[in-house]
Amino acid sequence: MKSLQITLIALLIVTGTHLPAQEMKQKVQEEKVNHSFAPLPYAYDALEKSIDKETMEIHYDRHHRTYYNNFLKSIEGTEMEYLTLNQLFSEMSKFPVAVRNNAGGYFNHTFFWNSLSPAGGGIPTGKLAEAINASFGSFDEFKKQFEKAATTRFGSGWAWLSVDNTGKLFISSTPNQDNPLMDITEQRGVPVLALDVWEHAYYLRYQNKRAAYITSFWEIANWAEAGTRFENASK
Ligand code: MN3
Repeated sequence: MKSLQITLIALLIVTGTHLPAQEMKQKVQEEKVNHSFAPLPYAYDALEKSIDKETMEIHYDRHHRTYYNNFLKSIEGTEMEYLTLNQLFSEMSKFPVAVRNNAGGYFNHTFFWNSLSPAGGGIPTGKLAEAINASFGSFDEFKKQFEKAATTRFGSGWAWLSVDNTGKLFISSTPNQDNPLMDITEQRGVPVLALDVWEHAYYLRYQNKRAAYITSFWEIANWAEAGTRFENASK
């Protein structure tokens, strides 16, 4: 009888300690994800025709860096350190709001810097141009709808051009630092172009004239990068 009790206790200890470890292994990756702080892909004054140097300096070196630092702090010592941004976004509703705001701020800004280019402007080409015509009728109609989404976003947020899971393009706007990759977002998709409409993105030059800032975005919109993102998302 006594040996049976010991066997049962031993069995409980073995199963009790073994199972959670196995579950943990399936849930997270082997190593922590290295989140880098990428350099701005051009000089602070390179977009001067649309966005002034001082705004770019403050936006990149203070706002963006703060989101990055706070993001790292918000996941420190947790299993979230083992998840990629895409994995975090796809289960965003499970994680604390500090992670949502700062992971969003970090990703959205990196994405935004690459949505702009001193060699930008003009019109989209190739498959992206075809898809814009198919979804919106024309490039001008697309611009009109995108400007509307950006102008009417109340308070702080973003305007996006994204691809949904059927390969169709759509325009949306998100509040704060949310983005279309997050499971809490109304319209989910893979973004191809983004515009930051927080006041810190334009206030020094444009003050309260958000619409003028949005119009100037077309002069630096990086259609080459958007085209590559679109083709990658459509694969
Ligand atoms: Mn910003």
